[in-house]
Amino acid sequence: MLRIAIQTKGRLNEQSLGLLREAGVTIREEKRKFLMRAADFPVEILFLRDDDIPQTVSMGAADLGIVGYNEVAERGYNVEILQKLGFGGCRISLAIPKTEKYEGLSYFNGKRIATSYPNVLQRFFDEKGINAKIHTITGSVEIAPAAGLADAIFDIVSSGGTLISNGLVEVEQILQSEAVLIGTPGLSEEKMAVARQLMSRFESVQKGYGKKYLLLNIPMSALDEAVKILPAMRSPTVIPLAQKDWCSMQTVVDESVLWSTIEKLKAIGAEDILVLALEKIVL
Ligand code: PRT
Ligand code: ZN
Repeated sequence: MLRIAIQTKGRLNEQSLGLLREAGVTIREEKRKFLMRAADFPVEILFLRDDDIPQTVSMGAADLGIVGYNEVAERGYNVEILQKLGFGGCRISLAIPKTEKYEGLSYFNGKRIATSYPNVLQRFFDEKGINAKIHTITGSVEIAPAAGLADAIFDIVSSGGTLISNGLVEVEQILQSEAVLIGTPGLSEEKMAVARQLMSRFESVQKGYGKKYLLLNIPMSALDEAVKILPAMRSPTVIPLAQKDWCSMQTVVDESVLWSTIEKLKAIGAEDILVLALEKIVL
């Protein structure tokens, strides 16, 4: 039985469970326990604090884990990064009070920097030859400069709102992070086979992120032009309609170009345009 560790609660919990659910691995939420067997796949789910996931996987107490890459990079345990999961995106950045003048990395020489990621920061400073005093604190790092505990911070940023509301400005982005699937090095072939099956399901779910299914009717005379407008995995599906000289088209469109695509299609005579949610793309 393959054991996969995920965050008990917090930012990655819901999306980790959601990804597993979409991949056909479900648990009975109403009776949440520390360790739960999935109903429909040979996997059990172990709920942990994210800080403990890399070590648990490196020891083999869980075979797989879903955790932010930032935690893997900080803790330095021996785990294999098997797959990027496309959610939980953030960066770890250096930020200073907005009243300060910043002219490059040498600014940090001799400065006190508060962070929960001392190892990532120390490695970066060693590489760049910067000599700073790193203060490790857990939680509320962003208040350290105003409280007089530090001159700068090195912390997770996603929208940047927390920095702004604390009078700080991001000056260097050091590490890009997202949720990753990690594995114990040297998993048995039997466990690896289940892990590969899971990874291929995750990939199908991920391919569907940000995609929509588009259906529309169009006059036959505009078909060639519509094919040029529509992106498609192979080429769009075209089905004749009972109404003479009209056909129906179906394809998958990236959400980022959905509206511009619809507008171009309408301009060449498309009608009855339907946009449907897309769950998975299995290739
Ligand atoms: O209880 P447990 O130890 O399991 O959880 P935790 O409190 O340590 O972590 P949690 O749930 O806050 O975050 C889990 C993971 O989510 C992190 O390790 C990152 O990989 C990822 N992640 C993505 C983030 C953010 N975005 C994020 N914005 N983790 C934290 N933040 C915090 C950040 O620390 C800062 O305080 O949000 C604030 C900044 O957000 P913006 O949007 O204002 O820039
Ligand atoms: Zn944590």
